[in-house]
Amino acid sequence: MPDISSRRLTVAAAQMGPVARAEPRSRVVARLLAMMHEAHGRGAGLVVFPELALTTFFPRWFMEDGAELDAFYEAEMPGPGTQPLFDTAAALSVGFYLGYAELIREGGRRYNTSILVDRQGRIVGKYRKVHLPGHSEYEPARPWQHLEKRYFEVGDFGFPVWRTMGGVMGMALCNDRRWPETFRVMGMKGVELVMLGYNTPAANSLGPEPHHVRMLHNHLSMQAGAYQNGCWVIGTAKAGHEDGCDLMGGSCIIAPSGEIVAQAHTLEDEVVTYDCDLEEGRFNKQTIFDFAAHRRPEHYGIITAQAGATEPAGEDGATL
Ligand code: CDT
Repeated sequence: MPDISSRRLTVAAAQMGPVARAEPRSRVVARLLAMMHEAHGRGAGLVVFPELALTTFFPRWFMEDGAELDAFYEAEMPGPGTQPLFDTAAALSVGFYLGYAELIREGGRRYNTSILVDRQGRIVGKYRKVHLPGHSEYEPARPWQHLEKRYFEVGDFGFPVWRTMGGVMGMALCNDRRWPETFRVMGMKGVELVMLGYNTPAANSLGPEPHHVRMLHNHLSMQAGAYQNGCWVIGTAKAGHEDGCDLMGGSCIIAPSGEIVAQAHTLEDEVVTYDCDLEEGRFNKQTIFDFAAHRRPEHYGIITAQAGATEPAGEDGATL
């Protein structure tokens, strides 16, 4: 019989409305602190903020290297501007996930990064985004740019998980949610809760795609990741009309069943909470998704052997 004892953690998705390019870090951090307090008031022990939460989504503009670009990155974490987040986390005993642009001055390395901070205000985990969407050069046909491939390197940590705050925790960032490998690699490490911040334009810059379909893809990918790996997923957006570009909202908390159990309904700063039982994924993990019993890795080699798809060549019926 599966173990059905419970292990509870109230979590919060702290969605942000837009962050203007001119908005100082101090104001952004004040907004994050206000939401941390609100989440704490509702009993949350863990707050999930968006991807690149401290700034506007700057990859929508082409910039040469230099001070203008560097201003969007954090060379220290915590730094003087972000220290209040850590102090308040410790004072309230609330952990948090925060996405930001990381600059390592020595060597000039840049990553799209998230950290996991525990209830004592200590960084216990760091993740660097693996699936960087977009392009690296200016593309005049696009109404706005998506230059993540220019401004960040591919993350070099893979998909670690951490045993902290009473559970097995994992992190991902935005476009990672569209790739099942993201969740499965963490699922193979027994992940119980995945945190994921996102900045997703409400429209497709390359062609028509209805907003409701884009929202379907947003939720579909995270719901599948939750269900197929028996874990909770907290997806937190930066939303609304940001510097001329509409970002989708739809921040949500997803149960290991794949159901959305709480969802934001604005495009502004908004906290949604849910009292999660971290044991809830165990039934899935011990039955339909008992990996050890049912996975067939001997047939999955192509997934790690190559990135692109190869179609069969030659006659009908030919196999690769
Ligand atoms: N931030 C991020 O990863 N956004 C992407 C949009 C891709 S459009 C080139 C996403 O997958 O939501």
